[in-house]
Amino acid sequence: MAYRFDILTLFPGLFSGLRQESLLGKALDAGTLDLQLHDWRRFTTDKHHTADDAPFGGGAGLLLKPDPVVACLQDLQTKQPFASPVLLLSPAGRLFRQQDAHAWAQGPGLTLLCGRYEGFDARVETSVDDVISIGDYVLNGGEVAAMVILEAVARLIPGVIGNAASLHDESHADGLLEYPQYTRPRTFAGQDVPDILLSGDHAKIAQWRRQQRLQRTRQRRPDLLVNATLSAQDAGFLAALDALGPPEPGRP
Ligand code: 6GU
Repeated sequence: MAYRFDILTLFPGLFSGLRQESLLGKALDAGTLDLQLHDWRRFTTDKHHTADDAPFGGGAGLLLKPDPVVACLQDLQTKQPFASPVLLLSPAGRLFRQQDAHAWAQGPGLTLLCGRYEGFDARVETSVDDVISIGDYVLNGGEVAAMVILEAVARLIPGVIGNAASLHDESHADGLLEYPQYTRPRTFAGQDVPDILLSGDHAKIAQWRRQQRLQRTRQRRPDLLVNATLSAQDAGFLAALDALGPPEPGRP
């Protein structure tokens, strides 16, 4: 059975490029993934097909009316072969993380509600399982956020990425950023590939890569170190860095 994404959106055309993109497009063609778009404007009942309205209590902008989107969701749920988690996409949601992508990839699919304007009437929230944000910035709508979640989950579905091994030691899978990687040429823009990578000493290379991950995470994402699983050796390496002073700002 294909892993199924159901996306509720007033702008289904925004997703047409995804169908052509190489890995996702191939997985859709192969039947590994299924992507169904649902424009809930079909479920508006007035002659102008109104999807939005002014907020009670006043304020700028328009809100998405609850009745057509919930009617669309309920219609979809009677037709889905399996119940899938329903996520409302909003900058006011909890933060999306790699661990969520792994959890959702275990299920039969995902149902994503894309907001526009100033958001949904709050009563839509009783019809969803979670309210999700992709980061601390504001987008005009949930469609790009839905694409982010779709891509992060889809690449974890067996058969979507050709090389399952490349999923193993990547950034965020275990709470540390990825180590730097190099290919030819050996000198580029005055920068040499580190000698250790040419040494053939695989134990030394593994140790160097671990240290690079720790150093990079400390420099760029110190918040991640709080929850990372660290060995006594890792802790010792970080303590030695701390003894040299705080990370230099302004350097990547
Ligand atoms: Cl899920 N939606 C919107 N509109 N803005 C966002 C977001 C979602 N996540 C971060 N910013």
